Amino acid sequence: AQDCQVSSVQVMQNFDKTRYTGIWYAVAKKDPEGLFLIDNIVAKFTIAEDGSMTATAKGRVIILNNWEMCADMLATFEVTPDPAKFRMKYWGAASYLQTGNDDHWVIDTDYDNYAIHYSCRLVDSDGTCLDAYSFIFSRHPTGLRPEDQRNVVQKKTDLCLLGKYRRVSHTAFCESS
Ligand code: AZE
Repeated sequence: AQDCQVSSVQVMQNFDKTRYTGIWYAVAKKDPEGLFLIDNIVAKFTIAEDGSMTATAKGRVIILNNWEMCADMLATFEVTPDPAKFRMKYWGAASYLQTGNDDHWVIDTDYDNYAIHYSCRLVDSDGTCLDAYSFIFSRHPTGLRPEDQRNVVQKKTDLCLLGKYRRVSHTAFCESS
């Protein structure tokens, strides 16, 4: 769908959360308004014994004007009638980090190489998104495979976010914490 309606965003069919577990490296992102993860963003998804999905994420942030640090984040996911659409409650390991409750939609993934995530924080009165963020994840810290790039460009276009992403660099900033 390219009508930019949040309600018509196509998500991953028959999403399998078990195959989604493990480490994902953010290779590109579209930022929301306000404070956000800058780079060195790595997420790790786990399925708990009760079947629920949880995740941890790290990433470089700058808080309180000029304090650069590695944000250590935790998340739990609430299921919805669509298996690819979750509500994500998240918080920082340290209290001065961000807490929130966002949509967490898996738009597309092959589980082994790439995943496209989307979250709209604010839907406008015309049904389009006023404040979205999105991650392109890869299983490979080096980036996307060339054969996955065409598909990723198509999905960015479908989300009406083409041209709004920035590359996420990985410099080992969060590796010691
Ligand atoms: C996500 C992957 C799954 C787990 C989490 C994610 C999002 C984390 C943030 C963190 C923001 C932190 C800030 C700190 C000052 C989607 C990457 C938790 C949005 C801004």
